[in-house]
Amino acid sequence: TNRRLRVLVDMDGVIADFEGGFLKKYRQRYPHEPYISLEERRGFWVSTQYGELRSDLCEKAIGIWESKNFFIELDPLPGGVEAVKEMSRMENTDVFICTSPIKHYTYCPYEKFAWVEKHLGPDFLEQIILTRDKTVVTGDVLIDDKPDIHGAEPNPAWEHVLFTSCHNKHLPADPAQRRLLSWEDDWRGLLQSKRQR
Ligand code: UMP
Repeated sequence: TNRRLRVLVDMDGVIADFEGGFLKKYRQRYPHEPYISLEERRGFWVSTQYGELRSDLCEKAIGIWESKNFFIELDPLPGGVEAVKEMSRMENTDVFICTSPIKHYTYCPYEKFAWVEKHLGPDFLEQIILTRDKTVVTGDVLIDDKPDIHGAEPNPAWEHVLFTSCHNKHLPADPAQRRLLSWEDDWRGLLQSKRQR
């Protein structure tokens, strides 16, 4: 039997600072337009909240992450790269970076690979899963900041552990959904709990 633990780790909002990178480049490009501070962020979709602020800001927001160098220049989130490297060195543990590219594919998929190579090393290029549907991927745990993850498979193999982000920290506690508050939280204990099954 396969006793190895398979951990799926999301990229944007979990190991790469999508929200911080977005806000920085949006404010550089549109210094006179209104913006939403990270404190004020609500809901997974940045574009939706900007569209609610003013309808034309939805497409201005989308244009930011569709631009060249947006994804490669994202800063790592504190402790994420170190945690992923440490879990990949653990016995009987396989770690995959499981991330959804945007549909505007000119830069994003390439830059996601380049980001992983830059921050996690070339060996980690073997561990990348780019998919728009994470429910068809099997694993023991998926660490992801998106509160609702749905797709073709109604009963995914993984337990979704919600990684806290500026957009989901105000959601009411869901007793059915475990959380990691940050990479300082007890991710080692989470992995251990998944092994004891
Ligand atoms: N994304 C959007 N619109 C938004 C916010 C994010 O398209 O308003 C993109 C960024 C990522 C993808 O490429 O969606 C989310 O991927 P995951 O974090 O679910 O892997």
